[in-house]
Amino acid sequence: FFFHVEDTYAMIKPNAVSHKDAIIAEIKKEGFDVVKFKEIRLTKLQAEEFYAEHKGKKFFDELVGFMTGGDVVCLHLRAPNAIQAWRYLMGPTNPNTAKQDYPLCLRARYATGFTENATHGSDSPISAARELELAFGPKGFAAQK
Ligand code: DGI
Repeated sequence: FFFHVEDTYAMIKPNAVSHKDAIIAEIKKEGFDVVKFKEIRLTKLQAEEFYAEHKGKKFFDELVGFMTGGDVVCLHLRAPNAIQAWRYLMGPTNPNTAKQDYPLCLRARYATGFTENATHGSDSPISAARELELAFGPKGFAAQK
């Protein structure tokens, strides 16, 4: 098997920021390189742009409200097969599924609701590139010192 080194974008959502030290320690223990990380507060505009693919869905306003209601931790992660590996460590989007079927994943342990499912991770190389740019690009929400 050969896995090429990949970059992905991860985020610790507001409901799990109080567990950021444990989560980041686990990320490192699992072999990810934390290239960059920064704790910030998203503006409404930034959250709406980040989740643009969900605009018009019934959970969109709740999602944007939640994501702007507290700090988030933005992370640029690097590892072999990072996109899939981080999605695997997070577990399923639906925290009930996570708790039932994958009790060791981050979402099973830190989710406090469906919207409040503790973490975010890019789902493809295209979304990873887009999200890393939105967060850490020159005009990104986590780029400033
Ligand atoms: O990539 P994911 O975060 O795993 O999932 P996604 O891109 O489909 O959805 C983005 C976020 O929106 C997800 O982490 C939680 C929220 N969400 C998605 N589907 C639902 C939802 N929230 C609620 N309340 N209900 C949903 O059906």
